[in-house]
Amino acid sequence: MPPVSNLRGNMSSGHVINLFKRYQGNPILTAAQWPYSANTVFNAGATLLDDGETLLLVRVEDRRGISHLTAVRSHDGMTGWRIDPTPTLIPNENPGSDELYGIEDPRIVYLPEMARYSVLFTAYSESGPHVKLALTKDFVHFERIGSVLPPEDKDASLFPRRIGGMWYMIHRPVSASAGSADMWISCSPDLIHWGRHEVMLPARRGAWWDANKIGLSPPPVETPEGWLVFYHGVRVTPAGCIYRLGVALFDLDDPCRLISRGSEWIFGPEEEYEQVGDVSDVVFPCGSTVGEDGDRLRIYYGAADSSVALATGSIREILDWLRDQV
Ligand code: BMA
Repeated sequence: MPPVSNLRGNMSSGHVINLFKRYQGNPILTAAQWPYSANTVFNAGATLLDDGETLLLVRVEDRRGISHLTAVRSHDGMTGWRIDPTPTLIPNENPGSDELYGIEDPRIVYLPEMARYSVLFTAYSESGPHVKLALTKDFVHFERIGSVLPPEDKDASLFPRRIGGMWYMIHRPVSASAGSADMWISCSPDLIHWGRHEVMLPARRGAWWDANKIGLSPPPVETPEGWLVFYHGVRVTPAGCIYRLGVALFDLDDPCRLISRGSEWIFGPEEEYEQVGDVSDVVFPCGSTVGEDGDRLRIYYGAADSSVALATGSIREILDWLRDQV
């Protein structure tokens, strides 16, 4: 008998899809490495800088429960992480602030037209979580554009360029009456005024792994066959929630048009650092990078809301798999 903790989700027989390989040095970042007091570090946005370095903007939850974001950098994206000695982007905790309870889960996208990185993050206000936008050139100075979507909404990212003259944003509003939380897409002429809202990808229903609640994971990845959109699906069980990763492909010229959606999840909590933590059974990627070959995809994910981990896949293999899913 294998140990109980290895029973679920670890049936790596030939029939189970295996599109991502965990980095052997996982987890790559924990609170124990932090240069100042922190409860946990997880859910990091990711990007490649001009000089080829990997930058992660890590969600750091302090020992009050309030989160801020801290930049870490590495030459190879795997080792030698240099952590900013103090918090990089902190919430405004003044009375009445719309960030009163912290800022969380950033998604980073470089916008060549603006010559800036966009950072969409969840700001936790007294009215609930909402989506805020900041722009930066260097991850030292940030221009806060402000709240772009009211509560309750989170898990948002821009696309890296205009499509048909408009900016597009994926996000995940929640409505108490719907009983489900789907992914929506909206567009804007100026990154500030957003409209033409529509459902991009609905949560499935019933017993599905992605029933009732889904949300964007890393920002959309542009491929010759379409936008690869990774998303987390939440399965509610009597023992608690399980957060897993799925993928879908959308039309390059019309990102509202679904081309293909995987039926099975492609990555889920299997290792102890994913199954046990402040929130157990969670893999929650917020960032990815693509190698110079245009194929090697690294996803950086929060594990059990307690650490940052890394897994690597191949865009070509994911597209091949999706082609058979229609
Ligand atoms: C989601 C988000 C994430 C978190 C996850 C699991 O709703 O709030 O920040 O990692 O739950 O707790």
